[in-house]
Amino acid sequence: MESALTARDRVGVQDFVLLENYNSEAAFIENLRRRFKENLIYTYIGSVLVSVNPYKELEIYSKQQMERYRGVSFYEISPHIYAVSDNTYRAMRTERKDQCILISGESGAGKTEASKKILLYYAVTCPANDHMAALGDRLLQSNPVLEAFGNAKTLRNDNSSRFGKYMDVQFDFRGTPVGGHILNYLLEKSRVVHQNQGERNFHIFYQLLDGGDDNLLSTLDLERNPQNYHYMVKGNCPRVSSINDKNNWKVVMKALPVIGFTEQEKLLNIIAGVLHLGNTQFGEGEEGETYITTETQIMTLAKLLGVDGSALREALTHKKLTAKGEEMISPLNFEQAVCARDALAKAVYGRTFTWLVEKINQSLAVKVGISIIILWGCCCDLPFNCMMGTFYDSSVIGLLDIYGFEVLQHNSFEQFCINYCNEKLQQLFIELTLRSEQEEYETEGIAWETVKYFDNKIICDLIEEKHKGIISILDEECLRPGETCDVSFLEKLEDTLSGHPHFVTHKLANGKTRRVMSREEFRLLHYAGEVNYNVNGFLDKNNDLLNRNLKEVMCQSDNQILSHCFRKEEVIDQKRQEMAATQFKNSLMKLMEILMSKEPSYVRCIKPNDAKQPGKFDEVLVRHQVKYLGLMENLRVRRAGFAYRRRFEAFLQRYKPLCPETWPNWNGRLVDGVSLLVNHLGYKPEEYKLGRSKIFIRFPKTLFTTEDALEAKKPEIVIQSAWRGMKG
Ligand code: AD9
Ligand code: MG
Repeated sequence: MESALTARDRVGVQDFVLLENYNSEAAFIENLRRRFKENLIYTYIGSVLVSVNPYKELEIYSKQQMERYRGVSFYEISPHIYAVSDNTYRAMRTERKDQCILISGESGAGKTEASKKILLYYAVTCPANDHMAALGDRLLQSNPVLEAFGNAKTLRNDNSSRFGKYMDVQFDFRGTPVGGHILNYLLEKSRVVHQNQGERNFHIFYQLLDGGDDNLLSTLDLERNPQNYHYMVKGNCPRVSSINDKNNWKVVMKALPVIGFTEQEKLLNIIAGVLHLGNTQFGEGEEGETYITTETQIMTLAKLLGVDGSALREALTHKKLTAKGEEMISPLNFEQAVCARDALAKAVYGRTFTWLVEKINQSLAVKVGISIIILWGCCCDLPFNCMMGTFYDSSVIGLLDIYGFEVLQHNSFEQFCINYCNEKLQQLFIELTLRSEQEEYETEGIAWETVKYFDNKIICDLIEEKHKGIISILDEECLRPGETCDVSFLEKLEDTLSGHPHFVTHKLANGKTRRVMSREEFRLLHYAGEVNYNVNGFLDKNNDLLNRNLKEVMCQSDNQILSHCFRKEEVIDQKRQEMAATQFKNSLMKLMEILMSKEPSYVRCIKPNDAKQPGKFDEVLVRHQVKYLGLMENLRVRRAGFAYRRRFEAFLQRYKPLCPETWPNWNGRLVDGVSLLVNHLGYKPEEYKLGRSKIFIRFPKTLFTTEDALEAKKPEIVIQSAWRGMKG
């Protein structure tokens, strides 16, 4: 039989705190690599789960596997996303505190897959009756729909989420899931009209063309070949070997009714409408006026969008202005007409996506009526308000799956927002891990040693501070009357921010220019690395304006989805809405508040290679992620005081066979039992501390020795070993 030590050598340690050389990044990465080679993709840092994308299907997600993790402590069994799911669920039930699981990592690292596995775990293992089983189904079925409309093939990930998602799953007092709610963040709308080389538009367009039957396509006046649609050809990548659009279309069509959709036809009209909009072409007349050259097609488009054809034609080529209380119509030039068309496509798609999320939320909403009836049976002798109290005595587990840090060759407004979001999450991570660690030492009455870490607040401030931050400057530039443009925005940034340690442009302090940077770029030194942002398009994207007459046309639509998305009030009330970046900033602030009010668990996802290949472990790439995810700091914080901690009862339960006084049963105080046990094991005073409810062990070696002693007692004692768990 293989000894415990060899197993440890081969598969590494399942918790990084047990690494002998915990300060060494090389040792950290070597441990990840060893485990990855053995298909052990999960490893802990204390209670944080590190996950490496295997890029292949592993047989570790079956129902039997779920059963193995139910009610079992972290350390009793090999690391798994199910262990995090289960522990979070139990913490919610026993501590009656809302929880959240924050999943982070770069694009393609496995965040969305992890969040789906967590949801599946709850849907399968939580107690449910028929109604609640249907809810579990809806929770699961919302995924393919959201992915069809919100995900796309990018260079980094064939199924990249192009929106951020925070999902609350609500549980009643019995631990049954009773409802859910999704918050969505900043869909990358620009993808609707433009895709980089090798990338695609949102999946739904390809699914419709590939999967829709002939009748449907002819009703929508669509052809099967994506190459015929301007909005689908920019990336020159209509087919992707890893994606089966036809099958996915079937999955989505099946999922829509499960989540309560009755408006399929209207939804598909909109999707087809966007494609027809993209094929709307303009010509320039002799006097410079713009006209539509695709006349028959504009009528199809109008029919699909449920609007008046001539009004749409007029609104795509003219602009309505109000000057001194009078309305004026002014013709658009060619470029302006193209912009107006694309702005309409983005608005239609973006708002439909938000509507879709609202619809999903309606279908996931807690059904008060039904739940009360169920509760009535078990508490009918209680007064009504007390019963309602019982009903509302529910808890929540939130799942955050938000776009990862992105550095592309060409970074624009979208990457700026995505990376800002990652800065905020990093700040939360630092604050919560340090704070909770510190709190634990305090509550247990153990002295605490501080660990140095890089506080990225300075970068968050650089972006979000009022008046002086990049977002404020961008807003001001969008609102400033007169000739403003992306370059004037860059100049304003230079004036205000030059000298900031995390902000760089081509201008050097001595007035010379930095050759390696273009004059249209600014560079931010993010906590995760440097990113150059090209300012082209920043103002337009932040303004996110749609001409008023286009709004007027759309709010007259007899497609109910569109008339819901484009409200008449919006046209009447001409108050300026918040700009895109500020809206995003405010929604992030709210998200931070939500997350701060919950007990967090972390899943840190790592991408092993850029080729999306199984078995390939690119050390340079992994090292970079280990660095920017702050994993070494995380480990040091965890190790600063004590490498390991365990509640008295768990420690006693596991190791009591090693001490005659505690075996087979200890009936005294837990702390006394633990004390006897460690004395018997010969722990030296500097090796451990007893807190109020937990034992803290300073060195991993101490625990290894104890584990080995336990292993040696087998098969005398049948007890599941951590090492066996590790191999499983
Ligand atoms: V992005 O920021 O949305 O672009 P994610 O969400 O981090 O990104 P995703 O979960 O979509 O990445 O994973 C990318 C691909 O890796 C998936 O489509 C799977 O093919 C593959 N993957 C990820 N996790 C697993 C896993 N646990 N098992 C098998 C996986 N394959
Ligand atoms: Mg994703």
